[in-house]
Amino acid sequence: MTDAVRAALRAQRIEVPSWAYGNSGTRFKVFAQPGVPRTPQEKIADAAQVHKYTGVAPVVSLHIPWDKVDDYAALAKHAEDLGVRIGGINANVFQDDDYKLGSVTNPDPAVRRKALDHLLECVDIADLTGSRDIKLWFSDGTNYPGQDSIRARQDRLADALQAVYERLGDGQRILLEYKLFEPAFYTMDVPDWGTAYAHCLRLGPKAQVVIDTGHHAPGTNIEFIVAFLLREEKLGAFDFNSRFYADDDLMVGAADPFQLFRIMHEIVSAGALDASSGVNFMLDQCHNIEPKIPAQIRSVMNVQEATAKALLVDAAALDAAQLAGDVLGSNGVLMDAYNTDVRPLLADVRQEMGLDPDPMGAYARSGYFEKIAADRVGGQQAGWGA
Ligand code: PSV
Ligand code: MN
Ligand code: MN
Repeated sequence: MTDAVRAALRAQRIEVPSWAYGNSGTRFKVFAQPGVPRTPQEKIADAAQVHKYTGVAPVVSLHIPWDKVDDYAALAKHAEDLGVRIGGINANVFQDDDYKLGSVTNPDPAVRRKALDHLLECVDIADLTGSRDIKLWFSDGTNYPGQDSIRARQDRLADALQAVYERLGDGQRILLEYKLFEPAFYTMDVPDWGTAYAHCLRLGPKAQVVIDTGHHAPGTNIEFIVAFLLREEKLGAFDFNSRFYADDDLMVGAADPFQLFRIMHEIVSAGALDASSGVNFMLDQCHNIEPKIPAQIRSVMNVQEATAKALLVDAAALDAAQLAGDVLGSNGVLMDAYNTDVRPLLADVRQEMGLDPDPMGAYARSGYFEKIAADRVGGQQAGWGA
């Protein structure tokens, strides 16, 4: 049992977002931090630090055009040289004046064409970086009743998705992300998992749903969505983060570690933790007031802790209690696992992997922050708010 748990923890893979390392903020203020990356190459270098101290985060997502470079094959090589690789390619059709009334669902065909061209460019980039995942999130929606036809917008969305789907290479897939509200407040064109699921179902097996944990109404039972989509083989990936109110993008497992455990329990019990399941575990976070690299390290550790607890659930005892209709017993099995302090186990696993048992301390002692703070003085940040 413990050997299997340790092996699963060693094999776990968590993808980090390039945009977590740049300056970010709210609409009120972006707080600049010392040492932030000036280029996509520097973002990847920072991401490589997270992997160096955790051993389970060897993949970095790109966001285009924030991470636009002339030579993507060279960027992929740069990542490899640093011991990591490029993961999902995130499209961005939400930061251009033309998209005021939507991107792929815009009533103007010329704007729709421009948006689709960008999505297809993202597939071209994925070809060059060797990426499997083309991640699509649309800010599209309306603010006022009657502003546009809800049904026509669904048709336009379906057409764009179909065009991207047909362009996918072997082994590539669309990951479609939903979001309840923001920036549109009356309707979002992909507001929930059901809408994303229905589009993916129509597209075919190379289209799956992304669950961003911050994109739901308060009180939504996210683990139910996880269980349902896994059963339908339509769960493609997570964008992990924490929320108190809406799309807060705080560190995963900070606001509600119990929810993260419940999600990981569904993953583990369905046998979907292993990379071969195809479920991608990504962080989608912004560190507005805390230092970014340690915040990513902490987030990876939070996912590891929730995972370790989920792996410690006594599946046989849970099964027996459930079949016996033992409500308190089955709940007790789950809570026993959740209430276990898994930090010593994870420290041990890190040592087995040749890592420092204390990733936060090891990074702090490394001097990397002092070095980037000195080296990157005067540079332009890359990404949000650039
Ligand atoms: C939108 O809120 C989102 O969650 C999407 O994943 C974007 O790509 C990401 O945030 C950008 O920060
Ligand atoms: Mn997201
Ligand atoms: Mn979001």
